[in-house]
Amino acid sequence: MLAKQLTIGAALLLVGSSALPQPERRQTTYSDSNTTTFNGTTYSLVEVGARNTLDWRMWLERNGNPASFWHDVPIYPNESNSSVINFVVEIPRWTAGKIEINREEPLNPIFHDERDGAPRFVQDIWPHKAYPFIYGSIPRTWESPNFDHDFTGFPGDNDPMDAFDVSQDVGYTGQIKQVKILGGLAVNDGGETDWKMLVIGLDDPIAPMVDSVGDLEEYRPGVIAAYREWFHIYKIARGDEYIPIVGGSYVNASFAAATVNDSHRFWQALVAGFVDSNEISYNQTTLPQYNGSYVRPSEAAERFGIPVESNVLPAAPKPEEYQQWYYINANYELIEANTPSA
Ligand SMILES: *[C@@H]1O[C@H](CO)[C@@H](O)[C@H](O)[C@H]1NC(C)=O
Ligand SMILES: *[C@@H]1O[C@H](CO)[C@@H](O)[C@H](O)[C@H]1NC(C)=O
Ligand SMILES: *[C@@H]1O[C@H](CO)[C@@H](O)[C@H](O)[C@H]1NC(C)=O
Ligand SMILES: *[C@@H]1O[C@H](CO)[C@@H](O)[C@H](O)[C@H]1NC(C)=O
Ligand SMILES: *[C@@H]1O[C@H](CO)[C@@H](O)[C@H](O)[C@H]1NC(C)=O
Ligand SMILES: *[C@@H]1O[C@H](CO)[C@@H](O)[C@H](O)[C@H]1NC(C)=O
Ligand SMILES: *[C@@H]1O[C@H](CO)[C@@H](O)[C@H](O)[C@H]1NC(C)=O
Ligand SMILES: CC(=O)N[C@H]1CO[C@H](CO)[C@@H](O)[C@@H]1O
Repeated sequence: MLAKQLTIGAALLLVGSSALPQPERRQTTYSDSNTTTFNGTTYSLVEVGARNTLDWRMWLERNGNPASFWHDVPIYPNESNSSVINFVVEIPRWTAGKIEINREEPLNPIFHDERDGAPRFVQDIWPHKAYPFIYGSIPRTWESPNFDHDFTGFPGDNDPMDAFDVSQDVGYTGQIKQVKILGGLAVNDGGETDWKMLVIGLDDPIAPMVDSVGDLEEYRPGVIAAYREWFHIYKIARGDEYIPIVGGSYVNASFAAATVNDSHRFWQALVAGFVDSNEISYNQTTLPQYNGSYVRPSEAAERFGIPVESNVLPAAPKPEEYQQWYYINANYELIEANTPSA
């Protein structure tokens, strides 16, 4: 239905400046690289605004119509195999912006999270550069805040379940990829259950040999310890405490996969309208049987005022305080002498 062209800022500037001498006209489109097709469904992205600003948004389109990253992408590429899931990339490896699926806006675009009125970033905590893995969410899952969860004893954080991907590639925001579950960390973030599932892309070179946390240790020694450490310490630089993990370390792959499946069932109750939705927008374009949340795909753009063309502006710079290293001592305290602007 829609001609898809994700046009970058530089190309837009050229379009608007016909009076100036025109360099070789080179319109950059992402339509090939950022369009994925699986199981007969084509997913593409519409991006509007400047990265690193609060106004920036990225929407998902399915077969040319708006769809929700959270509620419309299937969780399982194959319903008979609970260890392989679809994964929505929010934060590419080694980038610092806290980019995530928006809970409250219709069809849940990806946006830049806010902290103290400004776009939120994570600090580089030596030796970890920003987010040291590909970070994102598992579609059609929900960390329900409506009850205390069995394993952790805490309510969920009201988001889709998070995953971190150890693949060799860096990923890109809005990417949907198929990954295998290897384990998970039951992070207790301020009294909320906030699972971080350890996954690897099926197309990673070692994926066929790796089914568990232990297998990963064999091929990428040190990685699992470094990533666990990162979840403990990543908020210390901003003044928060050490973050505990329920059980102390990784749960195994089968327990992690069963936990993902549980959270898929919590999500089903959400979109069916059976439970308190906690202000989540759970409009969706896939399941007409849930008539309290279903919107016809062809009507979604108009109904919710979602743009159908990309309009990407040049990215805002990352603030200076995030362009330096932060150091944590053995007592998990920030060494302030290294951080003049902190
Ligand atoms: C794959 O496509 C078929 C036919 O459209 C559909 O019935 C099935 O649910 C799809 N599977 C997934 C995992 O999306
Ligand atoms: C789905 O997974 C099951 C169990 O591994 C397998 O037997 C089946 O062939 C898979 N289906 C597809 C379409 O890959
Ligand atoms: C699920 O898929 C993965 C990746 O293809 C494979 O390694 C695993 O054996 C499959 N599991 C089952 C139960 O078929
Ligand atoms: C998820 O759990 C339900 C209920 O136990 C089960 O019926 C279903 O097969 C599981 N799904 C997968 C993909 O394993
Ligand atoms: C995985 O962990 C669960 C919970 O600790 C345990 O009951 C189960 O036996 C473990 N499975 C394997 C294959 O180690
Ligand atoms: C769907 O979106 C509309 C418009 O934002 C909102 O009023 C409504 O509550 C949403 N419905 C659900 C089920 O999230
Ligand atoms: C939604 O579905 C329920 C159950 O099928 C039905 O009773 C109800 O009338 C429907 N509501 C609307 C607005 O179509
Ligand atoms: C694989 C690929 O080319 N990904 C591109 C997708 O689009 C983003 C911008 O939205 C680019 O940064 C990626 O390189």
